[in-house]
Amino acid sequence: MTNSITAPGTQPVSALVWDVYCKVIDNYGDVGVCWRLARNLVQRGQHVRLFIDNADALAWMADLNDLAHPQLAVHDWHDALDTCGDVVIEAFGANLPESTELALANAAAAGRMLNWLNLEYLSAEPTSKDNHGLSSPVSQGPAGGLMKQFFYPGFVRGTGGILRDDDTYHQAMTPQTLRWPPKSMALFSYESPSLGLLINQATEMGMNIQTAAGRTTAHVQQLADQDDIGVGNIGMLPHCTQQQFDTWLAEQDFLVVRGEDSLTRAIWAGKPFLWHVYPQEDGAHRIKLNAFLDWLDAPTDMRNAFKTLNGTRSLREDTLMFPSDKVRWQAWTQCVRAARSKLLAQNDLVTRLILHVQKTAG
Ligand code: TRH
Repeated sequence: MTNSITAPGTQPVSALVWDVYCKVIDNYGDVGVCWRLARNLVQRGQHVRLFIDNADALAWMADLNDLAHPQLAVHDWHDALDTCGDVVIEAFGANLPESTELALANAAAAGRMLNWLNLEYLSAEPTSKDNHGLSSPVSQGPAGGLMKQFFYPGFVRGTGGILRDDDTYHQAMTPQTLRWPPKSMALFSYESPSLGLLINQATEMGMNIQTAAGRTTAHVQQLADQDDIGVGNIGMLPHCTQQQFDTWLAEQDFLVVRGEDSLTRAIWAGKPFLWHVYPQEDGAHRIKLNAFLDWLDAPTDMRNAFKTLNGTRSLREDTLMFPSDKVRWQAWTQCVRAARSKLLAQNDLVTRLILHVQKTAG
């Protein structure tokens, strides 16, 4: 570990203390994104204190070596510390504890340069770029009068970018020619009426399917109990660390991912995939999905499969849920690789965070 970090085209930044506040709403994405961010900052020589209100998932997601790292500490949400870090990241509008707001107010009164950032959800919608970096005055509470800024992850320049491991990893993982016909599928989705069709089509192709632990496995079990699918070719991946999860995705031929963090991993893996967007009652996921498909420049059959999985296109028995012939397979692969290349040509989320902090420090 070094004591300073260098973002491309910048001077080294001495090690800072980054406080990351994470509230678990549901699923694994809140903790997954915060944990990946924390690990990534530590890999770049930074000190991280992760404050979390429910650390249950870290018991399997966190590698023991990471947990024991001297520059990374996991705290209970309510742990009150005397001082706040140099950068305070409120993930997904978590609303900081009062004691932290007080520490921020004291630090500001003492003339300390602070960065208080609200890390938002990843989206390809234009609003991510429009709102990235906007300041918001805090109107009440102990930190009333201070400013926080919005940090919007995104797929284009002018947003906060997406999380990425170091380049060595990406060089090592550069996908070779993908095999045809595909043999394996990683399944990490929410419940969907189209899942039975997808599984049956994959089975007809002779593919082995592995489901991720949690609600995906429970749903697939339910489909099997209803005799909607056979189970001869389906196995389950037990809960595993984030590194093992990434490797698992990178090793399968076809991926079904969901939410936010595994979407980014599917792109980095450079494999044909389907994305199940986190469903929202107000239907906002439809807009999010369409914006992503536009950015991805997905071919029509790929768009249709994405929409069917997400329930924004009606389910028809003749819908192709994945690229079932070699020409389609190559088209989907090419599409994902082009997207991956677009992202690799830009800097990643942590680099953009560092640049942001550097800019504030003047
Ligand atoms: O679990 P998710 O559906 O999370 C979602 C989304 O983040 C969504 O945007 C958010 O609003 C909602 O949660 C509350 O999917 P996601 O984002 O892919 O996160 C999964 C994380 O869990 C990812 O970091 C990988 C990790 N994981 C493991 O490390 N090991 C495992 O065994 C499994 C199943 C997951």
